[in-house]
Amino acid sequence: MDKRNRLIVAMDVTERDRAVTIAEDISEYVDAIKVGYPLVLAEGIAVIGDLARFAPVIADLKIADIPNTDRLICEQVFRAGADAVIVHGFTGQDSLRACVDVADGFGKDVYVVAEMSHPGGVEFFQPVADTIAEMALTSGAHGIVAPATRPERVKHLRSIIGNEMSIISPGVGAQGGSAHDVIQAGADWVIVGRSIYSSKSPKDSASSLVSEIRS
Ligand code: NUP
Repeated sequence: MDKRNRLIVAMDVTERDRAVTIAEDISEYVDAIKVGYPLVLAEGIAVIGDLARFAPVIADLKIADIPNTDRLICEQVFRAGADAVIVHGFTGQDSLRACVDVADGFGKDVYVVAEMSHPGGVEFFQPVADTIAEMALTSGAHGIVAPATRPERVKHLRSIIGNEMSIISPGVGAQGGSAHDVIQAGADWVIVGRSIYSSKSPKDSASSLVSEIRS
């Protein structure tokens, strides 16, 4: 994934045509498009291939099952054209390794959710975030997902994983986090959804986020 803009759009719209229009409009400002359940359930997995024409696609399915099922899911996602998947780590090392094995076979990446960005993320996730980040490191994952709503946690999680792995960070804008602060804290990319796709001009919003990140 290119690190030109350090911005990933979370494309949580539920119509393929709208997603394609926005992707085309903002492609010069984003390094990847994150696609999750809202769009995949609404339009089918082929939407991944449709969007991959504009930027690498990260499939945010937060995969969390037994190793065999995880393997089958990852195969579908990579065959559809995704460049990376987001998986949960709390299912354990064997499940995570199954995802990493499939990704390696396709030459693709795995990001592991270390700590979630919403307020409830402190209840169950935060106490185990360090362990999940360590496991992501030892399991050969490419990076972790860490909360832009808590830049101090991003800084802490960066100290655990070192500089070889990437941090992608959701929670900017609608959830209250600041792109500038979380990049400063050690995130490689920010993930932004509503502040881009719900704005009057997704292109202007993406452009001003990139300026903020560069500042
Ligand atoms: O901890 C997480 N927080 C989070 O918001 C992990 C995520 N994957 N996300 C996703 O990032 C969330 O599902 C949504 O797709 C995006 C944030 O969107 P928004 O709050 O900027 O609209």
